[in-house]
Amino acid sequence: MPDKTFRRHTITSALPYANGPIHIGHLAGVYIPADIYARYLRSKGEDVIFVCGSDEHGVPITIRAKKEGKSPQEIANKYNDLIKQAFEDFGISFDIYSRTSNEIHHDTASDFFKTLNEKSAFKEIESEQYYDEDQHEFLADRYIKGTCPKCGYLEAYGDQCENCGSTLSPSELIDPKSMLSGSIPILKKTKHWYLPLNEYEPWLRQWILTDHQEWKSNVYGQCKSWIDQGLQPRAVTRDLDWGVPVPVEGAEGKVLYVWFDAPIGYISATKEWAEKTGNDWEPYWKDENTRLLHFIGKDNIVFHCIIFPCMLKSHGAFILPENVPANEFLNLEGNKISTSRNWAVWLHEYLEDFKGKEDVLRYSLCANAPETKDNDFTWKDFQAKNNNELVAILGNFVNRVLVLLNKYYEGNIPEVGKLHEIDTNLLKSVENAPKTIGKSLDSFRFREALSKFMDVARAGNKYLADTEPWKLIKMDQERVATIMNLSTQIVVNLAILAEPFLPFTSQKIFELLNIGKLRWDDAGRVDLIEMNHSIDKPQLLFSKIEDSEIEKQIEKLKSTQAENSSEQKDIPEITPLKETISYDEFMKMDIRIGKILKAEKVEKSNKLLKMLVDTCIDTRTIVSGIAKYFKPEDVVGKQVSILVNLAPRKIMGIESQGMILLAEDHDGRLIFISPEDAVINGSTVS
Ligand code: B3M
Ligand code: ZN
Repeated sequence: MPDKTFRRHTITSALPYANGPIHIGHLAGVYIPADIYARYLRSKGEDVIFVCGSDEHGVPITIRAKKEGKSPQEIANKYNDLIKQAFEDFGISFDIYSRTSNEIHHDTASDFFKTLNEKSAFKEIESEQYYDEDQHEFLADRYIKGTCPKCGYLEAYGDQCENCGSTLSPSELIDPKSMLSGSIPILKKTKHWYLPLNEYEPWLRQWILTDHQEWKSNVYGQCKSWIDQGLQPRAVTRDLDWGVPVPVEGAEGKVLYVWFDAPIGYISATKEWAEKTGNDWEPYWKDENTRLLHFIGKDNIVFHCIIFPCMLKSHGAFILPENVPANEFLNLEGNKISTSRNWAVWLHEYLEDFKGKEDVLRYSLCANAPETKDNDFTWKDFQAKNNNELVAILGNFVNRVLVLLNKYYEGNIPEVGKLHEIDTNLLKSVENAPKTIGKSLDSFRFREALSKFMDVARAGNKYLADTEPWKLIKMDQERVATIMNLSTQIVVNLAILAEPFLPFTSQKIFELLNIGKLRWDDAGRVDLIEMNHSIDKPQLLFSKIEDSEIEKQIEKLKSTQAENSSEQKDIPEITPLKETISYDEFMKMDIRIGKILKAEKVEKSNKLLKMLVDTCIDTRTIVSGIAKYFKPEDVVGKQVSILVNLAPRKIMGIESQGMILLAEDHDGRLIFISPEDAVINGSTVS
């Protein structure tokens, strides 16, 4: 729980691009945690708004529009409606689901830009960009294709080669062609407005690295590495005709960069909510007593922890995020989820195939959430979570209580008698539940919170198993009456505590008990349902999911995979395993930690960096082909892993003594293999 008490909470969740449906990765990463937390705070009687909406600008939408021969707005309309409906059907309880094509957003984003511009917050920089003379428009990186300078692939994009995965810039492409007209683009001068992030470094070091050390380690770590690598000025305008027009003189044909306008969408959505509900929006964005929380996936951390806060700071009228509990990624059956390769479980399709099982997916995705590291969704595990936990633990307990109440008391709650030790132990475990579950929720540990919730149901099952009312009923009705009264109190507590996680189930239990919805602060008590209150006829909360249903889903994925491979889509090949080596062969390699002392580009090569490295054994020169990925100043001071007993070899006339180890991912991104914490140079790696 934050150490400060807040008067109200503004909860935002990433605005999904309106160029595709919502899938389980979005839900596990962003929307289920955000919804759990918003529901929990509301149940505690807190003043909460939970905002979201469609992110309708940006190049991805214009690309899909061109591909489908539609306007960007038509694409955005289609997916906005699909996404909004799916969220509603899934119980994601936004107070508003807005969209960035709304006038209120254009006005809000324009005013925001104008305020920063009037404060001279931007640098206006002129640069050369590719321009299509046939189409009379500048080309976004994705609209340029050419030969990859690294692997010779003929269809590389201006920002990335999908064959070797390298990150590129348009000027590197050989024989660039415009994807709009096929013509050869020319380089033309164009001016853009840049936010000089580098100037905010001292403040960011204080605000994040000093004042927010409580942020999740995956978030804090990414912010730290972005800041340590040195922040660069960031263009906040684009030569595009789709988006929020740049509202200043001399910016005709330019729009706000989608990542500049999109986070402002949270503010516009709040304004729209306020207009619709007759509330005042300003306290939710301007009052220091408001806690602003951004729920996002890890690929949005820099935008929500660095860029948007710099914008808010520069503007001066707004509060800053108190926390950004970003999740990592969810994979599907061992592969990255991919919209373009249709490798996903789409929410709207799930709701079609598993009617009435919204909470089963909510449960499964929360229990397996990628909270601190990427995780994997498998249909087998989904089935197990339903059958072995929801059916066998939660559903089983509630159903047994309701059936026995009907069987022994015609559904009327019996009177509680003298308590035995086993009764008081049970009541103690329930009494603490709201606090212990709340503690996990306030630390954004949703998996842990859900598990603690299920412990209450486990305690209920154990209580019935230990007291065996079905045996006692013949000889001690008074005792059974107490057992059944207390068990019913547990069921009521489960209904309250379930609401953030399993809202549909919570509602069903309240209906079966024939009582109105209760709130979080009522939980922990065991006098929530009165003697002689009559409940409804029992119904099963969950039903088993059969193998056949799961096999159908797995078959669906296999056919997608077959389709992908037949179209030779860009499924990145996993680098094949090399031949097996013996332990002794491995031990011949001497890998040490060293520090890069100096670095410079090698003359006449745009790939090579020459570095001076301190290995503690000596200082030596090592040449690496990483100049495309790292500037010399980026690597100086880094501790890296070095193969020090590699035979020296001449590279472009320079003797290179050893090899610096780097990891290369599917996208060709290179990452140093560095120790997690600082170690002395010369430390051996084994
Ligand atoms: N539209 C979605 C994404 O990167 C992006 C989030 C905007 S939140 C302001 O997945
Ligand atoms: Zn390539």
